Amino acid sequence: MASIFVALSSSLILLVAFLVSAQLSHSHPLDSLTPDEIKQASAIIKSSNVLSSKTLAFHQISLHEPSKDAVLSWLENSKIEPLPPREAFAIARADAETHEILVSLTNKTILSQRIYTGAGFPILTGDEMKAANALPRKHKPFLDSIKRRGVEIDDVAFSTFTAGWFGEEGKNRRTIRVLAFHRGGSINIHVRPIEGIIIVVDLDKMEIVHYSDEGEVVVPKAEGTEYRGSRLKPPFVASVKPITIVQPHGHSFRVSGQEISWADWSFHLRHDVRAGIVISLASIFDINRGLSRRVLYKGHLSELFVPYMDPTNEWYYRTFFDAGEFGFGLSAVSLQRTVDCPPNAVFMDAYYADQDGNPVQIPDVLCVFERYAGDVAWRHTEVEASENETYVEVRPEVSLVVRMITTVGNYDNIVDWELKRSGSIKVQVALSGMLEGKATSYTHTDQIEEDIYGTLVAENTIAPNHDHFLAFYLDLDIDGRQNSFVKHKITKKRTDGSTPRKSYWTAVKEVAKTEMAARVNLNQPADLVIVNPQKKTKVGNLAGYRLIPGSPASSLLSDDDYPQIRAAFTNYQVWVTPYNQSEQWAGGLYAEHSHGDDTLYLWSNRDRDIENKDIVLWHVLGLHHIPSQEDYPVMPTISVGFELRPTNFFDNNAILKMKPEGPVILNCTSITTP
Ligand SMILES: *[C@@H]1O[C@H](CO)[C@@H](O)[C@H](O)[C@H]1NC(C)=O
Ligand SMILES: *[C@@H]1O[C@H](CO)[C@@H](O)[C@H](O)[C@H]1NC(C)=O
Ligand SMILES: *[C@@H]1O[C@H](CO)[C@@H](O)[C@H](O)[C@H]1NC(C)=O
Ligand SMILES: [Cu+2]
Repeated sequence: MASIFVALSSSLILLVAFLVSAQLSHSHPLDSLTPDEIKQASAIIKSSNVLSSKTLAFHQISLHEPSKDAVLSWLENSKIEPLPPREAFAIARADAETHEILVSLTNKTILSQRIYTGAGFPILTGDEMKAANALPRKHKPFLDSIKRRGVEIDDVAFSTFTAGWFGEEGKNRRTIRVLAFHRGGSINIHVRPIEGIIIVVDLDKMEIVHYSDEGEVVVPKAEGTEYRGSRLKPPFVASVKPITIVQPHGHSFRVSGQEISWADWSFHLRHDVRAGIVISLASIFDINRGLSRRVLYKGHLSELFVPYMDPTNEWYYRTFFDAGEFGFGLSAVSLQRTVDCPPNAVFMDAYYADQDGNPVQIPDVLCVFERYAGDVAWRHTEVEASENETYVEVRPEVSLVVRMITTVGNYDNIVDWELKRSGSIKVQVALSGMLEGKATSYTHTDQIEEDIYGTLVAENTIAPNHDHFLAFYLDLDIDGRQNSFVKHKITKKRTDGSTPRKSYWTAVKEVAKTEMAARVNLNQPADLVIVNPQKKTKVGNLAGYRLIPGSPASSLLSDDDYPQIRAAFTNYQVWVTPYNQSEQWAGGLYAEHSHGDDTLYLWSNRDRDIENKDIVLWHVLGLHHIPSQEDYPVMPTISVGFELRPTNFFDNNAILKMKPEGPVILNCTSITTP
């Protein structure tokens, strides 16, 4: 009896211990820091004597990922090993210096701490941008300037603009420009700048260090800038009848902690303050082989570069790094249910650390949903197989989408990661929001004889030309870590004349041995494939995934121009580097005021071996934006994107055996044409 009691009670204790640990600990090594972990990390740092300065401000506290080895070994042991130690990486400013601190959350200690002495500064905090914006309100010369312009201070809004770097030597001051906008009569401030005023704020001193009024420029009128539905007056454009999106049996994906599985896919999802959506460990089940195969170890946005093409004194510095300067994830907004994401979406929150190291929630920052838009996954109508019969097979296209929206100042970026049942991963970024307007005295194009560096979109309003370059980090692990990058160059050939044909094209295969050979300008047609040289299909082709590039925009800035040096990752649209945990941010870890000494271009200049190695694919896409009147006063979405598509990865069409009935419920009224 006694021994049974002992056995029972110890298993009870075990069970209780298990439940407690299941509640307190993480289910996955790549899970985001919890609010408690953010608090713990900042408390450990604050209580250490190295960083007890009164000016201590946190710019970032986020998960320090365990090494790839540790994560993969944890996975391969069926997730039964204890989790690798939890660590937080913090970047803080204290006494005008940048500190990098690595904290062990497992042991509650500081593992390492160093002062960063190189060029560039961390992501700006929301608190300091707010504080900088408040300064001109109490600055007498500014109040005089707007008085002269006949603008009331209560009608002025402020916005912070990063100042870039233009060759200044030595250690930069952490300065930022503050711009004033007229909000009287409309909230569309971006097209109503109060120009001619230059305000520079030193963020460490939090004071105005330069003020000048270069003279009055007309402020564009409020008329025509309104976009709020509640304020717009009839007539309205034609309306359409309601459309419903219903999944009567619920959705088909499963969310377990931050792991998601859907159809044959499984992956881990995280929100990162800098990158936004981070998709890790994406694998797809192969029915022919009866096993799950890894495709992507990790993928996310690495940098977003937006240089304006107006070189004049008031505009030249506008060369923004939205991820590295403002935090693409930090600037993410709460999604509006049923409109930002469809009614069948599931939402997730995220947390970031504020300047004091306290966790702040961004509710509903990510959404996950199944998309069916009436599209076709594959089909065929066969009329020739039989004399009297026609065969038709069609499968509907249903995919899974993970979405986030980031609003950095005037622009809204809607980022979708879409997984298709065929094995494709599609990434799309849709841009919307406001143009950044420049005030002008012109009211009609007939008056203009000079280069205005943009388009006159309304009376007194120029929208300057600019680019949007998006760099994506894609650590593909095609069926294992050792991969190669293969270019199949589409090459024109002449025939030997033995048939009437004179020419054809063929794919000439070239394996990139080093980083230099993997830099690609997408002006020659080629299939760009990441393959696993160890894994072959039944008929002997190498298992691979190819990049179907998006709008391949190249930078037109000169190589010696400062913004181009800082954003040298835009020199090519495709790059491949050997995996290195510290090479993640294409424009450098410290992008704000950076000097371009930590970019993808410089890493790749080392020309390391990349053949049959653990490699990372980088894709830079984007668009040159010549604004048009339809982009004003708010721009309808315009999209750029790319696809990673299985290429001899499967032995045949991965969705051949998709059941014919499909998920579509047919109870709609059909339209009959008269
Ligand atoms: C935690 O501390 C113990 C004892 O000092 C040490 O053995 C262990 O390696 C540490 N673990 C981590 C994750 O630092
Ligand atoms: C097709 O239809 C014609 C006319 O009804 C018939 O003569 C013929 O045998 C059919 N062919 C086949 C293959 O069934
Ligand atoms: C990893 O990247 C960092 C930053 O570029 C570099 O200093 C380091 O040498 C790299 N390590 C290897 C093994 O290439
Ligand atoms: Cu644009």
